[in-house]
Amino acid sequence: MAAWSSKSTFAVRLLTNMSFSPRYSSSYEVVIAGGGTGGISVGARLARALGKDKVAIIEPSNDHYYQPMWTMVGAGLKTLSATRSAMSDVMPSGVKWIQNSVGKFNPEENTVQLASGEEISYKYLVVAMGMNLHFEKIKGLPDAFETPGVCSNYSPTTVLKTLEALKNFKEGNAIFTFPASPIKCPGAPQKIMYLADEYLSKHGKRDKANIMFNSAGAGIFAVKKYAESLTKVVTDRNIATNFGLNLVEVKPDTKEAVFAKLANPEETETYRYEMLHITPPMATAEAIRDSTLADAAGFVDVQSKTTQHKKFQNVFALGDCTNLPTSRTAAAVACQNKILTANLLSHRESRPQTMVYDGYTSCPLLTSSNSCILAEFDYNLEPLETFPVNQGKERRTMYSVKSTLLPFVYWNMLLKGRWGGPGFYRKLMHFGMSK
Ligand code: FAD
Ligand code: UQ1
Repeated sequence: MAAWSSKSTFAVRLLTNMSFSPRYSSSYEVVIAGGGTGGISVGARLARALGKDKVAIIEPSNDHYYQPMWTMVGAGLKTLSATRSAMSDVMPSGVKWIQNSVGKFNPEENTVQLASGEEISYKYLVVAMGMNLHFEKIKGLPDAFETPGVCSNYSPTTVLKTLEALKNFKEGNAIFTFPASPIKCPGAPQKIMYLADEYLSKHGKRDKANIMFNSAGAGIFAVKKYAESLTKVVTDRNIATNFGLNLVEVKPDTKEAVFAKLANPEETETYRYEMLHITPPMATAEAIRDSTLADAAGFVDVQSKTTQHKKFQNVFALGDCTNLPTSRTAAAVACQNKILTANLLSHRESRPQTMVYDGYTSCPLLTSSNSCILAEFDYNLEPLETFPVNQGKERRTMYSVKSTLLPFVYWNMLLKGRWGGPGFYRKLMHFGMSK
């Protein structure tokens, strides 16, 4: 009897282990993949709504950066340390931080696999993994960063080289590139060019510099109103623009940059450089690209109005890793985080998703250390300006917005889940007449 009993207990245990015990090591109401701008802001909102330990953020990094300020760091207007915070300090209270990377998404099973092999299950998944930089796709990089003049504001490891290149500039071409892939903050590659122009003027070196924007794009900016303003800026400042050119190789020994002509990629143009500011090709993480969450281009495939995944109803996504058809910026994430959270909670409570994203995005185009064109627009590339002035003009006030107000809003409001973009203020300042 005793033997039978212990045998049957063993059999029950075996069965339980085989069929019923979960394979995953932990389970959450919501798992957020990525603790950057989007992940932290959504995490803060969801933890407030759902309570303690319901939400987990999977994020490998020890540091969180305010990337929009790297433009100013590159020009010596802010320090790199002012853009950094310990990840533990921005992690919302009540959220479980899983310090690891997502290795694989299994949306059919409502699980993600970590790089460490562990599996985490969820009821809802939010993907906010941004975009990765691919300097290695340009021949000669990243090694050429060890040589004079080669720099990039796009990474915390290369942004200080921009200031170094400006300080050491003697004579020759200062080239600013824009790649042939979608990128985050498409205005940033030219903002640093205007700050470099000012820096070289102030230091008496501008007449020795030939500044050029060599871009794989077709024009200076996608929105007509701001494109007109920027065309005037480049013309007035004697900056050359060469469109349809994609940087493919850096040759530090001869200080040459090789560009493929997009109209005929077999053909190249080579320029000597004294300074070469590189905006690298970018792409989503492999875990996204290899999953059924991705569209053909490798971006998380979401509904443009709600941020809900097109195929998996319990998956939402925001920010640079999505195919939301707008410019990828923190300003866009500011609107998306509020809309995503409201729609996810509505779906969870079987209510209709009523919050609609209009594609709001913004690009504070610094044109000097005291002027800025504050571009704001929607999915239709129509201006959607917050302030009751013409933001297409270079303005000192907009410089203060960029350098002082926005960092405050980012650290103290957006990351705390208390900033959903400037829509309310836009309506207020336009006496309720704006969209
Ligand atoms: P991110 O903030 O980049 O966060 C992604 C997170 O995912 C990171 O923390 C990363 O570590 C994590 N991650 C990656 N892979 C994995 C993985 N496998 N598993 C788990 N986690 C992972 N925006 C503006 O609004 N205005 C500006 O003026 C502006 N200027 C910019 C200038 C520069 C030079 C740069 C680089 C960016 C600028 N931006 C600007 C863009 C802005 O920073 C981004 O659009 C914004 O941070 C996007 O947020 P995100 O959450 O989508 O991605
Ligand atoms: C914004 O809300 C935001 O997030 C904090 C940014 O990221 C840094 C921006 O660059 C911009 C422009 C906005 C929009 C806010 C205002 C006040 C225009």
